[in-house]
Amino acid sequence: MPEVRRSFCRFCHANCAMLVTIDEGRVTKVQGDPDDPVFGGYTCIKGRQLPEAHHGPQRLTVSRKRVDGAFQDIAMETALDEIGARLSAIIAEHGPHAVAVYGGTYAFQNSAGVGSAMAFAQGLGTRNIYTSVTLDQPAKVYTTMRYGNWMGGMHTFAEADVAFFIGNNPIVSHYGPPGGLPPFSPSRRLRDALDKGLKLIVADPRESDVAALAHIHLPVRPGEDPAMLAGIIHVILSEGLYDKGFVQQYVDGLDDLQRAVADFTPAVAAARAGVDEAQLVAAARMFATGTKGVVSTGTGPEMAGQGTLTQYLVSSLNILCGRFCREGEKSSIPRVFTAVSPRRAQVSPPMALYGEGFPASRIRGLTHLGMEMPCNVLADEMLTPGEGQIRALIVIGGNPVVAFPDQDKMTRALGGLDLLVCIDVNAESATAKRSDYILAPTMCLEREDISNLSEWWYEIPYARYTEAMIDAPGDLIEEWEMLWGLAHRIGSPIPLAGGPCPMDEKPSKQTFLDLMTAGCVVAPGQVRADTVDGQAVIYPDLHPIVEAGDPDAPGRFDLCAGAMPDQLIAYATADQPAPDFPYRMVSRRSRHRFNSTGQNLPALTAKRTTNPAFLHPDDMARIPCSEGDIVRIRSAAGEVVAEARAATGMRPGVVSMAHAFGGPDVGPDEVRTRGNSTNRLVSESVRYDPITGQSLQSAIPVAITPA
Ligand SMILES: Nc1nc2c(c(=O)[nH]1)N[C@H]1C(S)=C(S)[C@@H](COP(=O)(O)OP(=O)(O)OC[C@H]3O[C@@H](n4cnc5c(=O)[nH]c(N)nc54)[C@H](O)[C@@H]3O)O[C@H]1N2
Ligand SMILES: Nc1nc2c(c(=O)[nH]1)N[C@H]1C(S)=C(S)[C@@H](COP(=O)(O)OP(=O)(O)OC[C@H]3O[C@@H](n4cnc5c(=O)[nH]c(N)nc54)[C@H](O)[C@@H]3O)O[C@H]1N2
Ligand code: SF4
Ligand SMILES: [Mo]
Repeated sequence: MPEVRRSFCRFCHANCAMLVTIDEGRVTKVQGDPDDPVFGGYTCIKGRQLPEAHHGPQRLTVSRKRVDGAFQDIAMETALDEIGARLSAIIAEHGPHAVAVYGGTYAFQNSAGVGSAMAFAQGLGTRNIYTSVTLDQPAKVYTTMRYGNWMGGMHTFAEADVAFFIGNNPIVSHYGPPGGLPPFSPSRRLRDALDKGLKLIVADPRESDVAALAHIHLPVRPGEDPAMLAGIIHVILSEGLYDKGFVQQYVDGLDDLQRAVADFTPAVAAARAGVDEAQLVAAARMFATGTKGVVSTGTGPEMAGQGTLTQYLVSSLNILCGRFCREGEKSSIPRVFTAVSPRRAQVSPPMALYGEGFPASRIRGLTHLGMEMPCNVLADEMLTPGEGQIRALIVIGGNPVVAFPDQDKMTRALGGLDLLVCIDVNAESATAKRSDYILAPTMCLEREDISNLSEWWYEIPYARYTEAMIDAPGDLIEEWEMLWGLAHRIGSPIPLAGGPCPMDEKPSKQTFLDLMTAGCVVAPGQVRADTVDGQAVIYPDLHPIVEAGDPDAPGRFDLCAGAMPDQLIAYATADQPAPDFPYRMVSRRSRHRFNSTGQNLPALTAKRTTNPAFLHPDDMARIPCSEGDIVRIRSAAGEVVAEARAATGMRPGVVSMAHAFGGPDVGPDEVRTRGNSTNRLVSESVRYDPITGQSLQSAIPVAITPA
């Protein structure tokens, strides 16, 4: 008899609540759980592929080892013995920095994944720990700490009467940063909020799904968000529309910001940003005259070359308008599995997050950003000989060949390693098929997990614990168990928040999670005990109320930190793009993929196999090309070919493509069946953010010709 049990999806970070049908040890169906108070029955097409992802023929169920250029099956314990011995030898000869760990997207889908990766690297003593965060939105991490952080939290979307999205498209991505649209049935939620009077402003060079619903859509020229934001701040300051009481009490550096935006009059700002002047002024007034709601950004502007400057101006806008939870209000940072400081009506003091005192790379003067090395330097740290050269890389649920800048260089760097290990469900991934060992992981419905990695979206103290729904169909291992198994063999510790992980005998996942999250509000073990029928546990009594600020330690935001006002002035006078490359390539998400995941799931590939280049019809006439033609797209760093598709909502002069398709071996005849990654157009050494190392992965100057 089929049985239906509650769990949650971990295909993506949204963790939608699901009802899972199990028949004879197999998952036969998943559907949204209509009783869940947050998700209310929502799922997307990717999540609905979980049965196929778990049981389809494409799934790796036995680990593989490369022998003389061909793969052979290998038992997990044997593979771990061999890898452990090779790592020990590399460390003995070259020291711990010779071993690197990269936690990709799927290190963030297992509740113990990224925490164990950080702790494993720390235990080994290597500075070379990388995660996809520094390919994604590192400026947010940096900015929050650098200018000061409001300890009560920002306004939530639920209470907002105005929202301003810059370069994110949460209806497709299910990615809504703090204050932005949460990923719970995002389209319906946004429409409901608009029906109730929400004012929506969207800045995006194309008419994205959210832009199509906006009151004001600013089709900003790619990479010129700083001009648009400086113009908006100019209007708000000159019209006195900011929260003067808040600014007086909590903000330093207003004069410097005012000086930096002085030249960005609406006319100058609108011309540089390529938007209508009246629309820019209207957006400034609409945002500032709202009472609650924040500006939030996604990957677009972070990747477009001015990530930290853009994020600084975004923070400034929220700070000027005082869009924070005040004393006596419910805090927007409820949290259950995360240790948090007290929620107070107060600015926490700015904190350094990179630079002096942090482990430094040998490359480009970049350093750790908080806990991790910037992905910008990974390929060069593998390729550059000398003390500290990376000789072994462990990739956890990531795909550097298609996701990192400069595909040729990354491919070369991986090829030169002494040891490349991937833990990946897809042995055909562009990176896994280049590795020495591909370890076969358990998939989400075969694991117990908690919702620690998604809880920053929740507007209430909502927690999930799920049991494994089915047994693992093969010789499989979890990502954290692989790391534990290697550390055990190497003889290195795994330091966790609650103390050292037991290393003689592998602890249960429960024990591991309790140690990893020690100091959090409710321990995973307790949430597990509180869980009934697999449902979410909500702790309304634990929703913190913002306390009064500490009068003895009154922090202030520093709008001058990092000399950002001067950087804005430098940006104002910087050179404009080279005429050789008249188009700008912008990033986007594909609805039927999760980065490179999904390329082998039939219901997703039935929707589309290629990675089209979306273009304005006028540009297609100019190139010239027609719908479905193959075009050649060239940047200063490289070239891709792609299938042209007309999209009327595109800003002219802009081409929009996803990344993470294809691989270095995709020839011209395979473009339609596999697609290409825009990372063939990206270089991490030509244009990158000097703080975070983020490369120009959007707003890339390109030329387009018929192929
Ligand atoms: N279906 C699906 N969902 C995903 C993913 C996926 O691959 N597929 N990937 C996941 C990941 S890893 C992440 S990090 C999140 C990202 O989530 P989002 O940041 O919401 O990603 P996108 O949907 O690509 O939205 C970025 C938008 O920025 C715009 N843009 C590009 N350049 C610029 C610019 O210079 N300025 C401005 N203002 N806008 C610009 C693009 O046109 C695009 O609409 O999505 C996650 N969700
Ligand atoms: N040009 C350009 N480059 C970009 C971006 C962009 O917009 N433009 N976006 C950037 C962003 S935001 C990100 S996050 C990175 C993504 O960078 P990565 O995380 O390195 O790339 P993914 O393609 O997400 O790799 C995920 C891998 O996990 C595997 N996998 C799938 N399911 C499982 C599982 O259950 N367990 C395990 N162990 N593995 C699994 C997949 O087969 C795949 O190989 O790319 C970045 N690169
Ligand atoms: S949005 Fe993400 S978590 Fe929700 S069903 Fe889709 S893939 Fe799963
Ligand atoms: Mo990402």
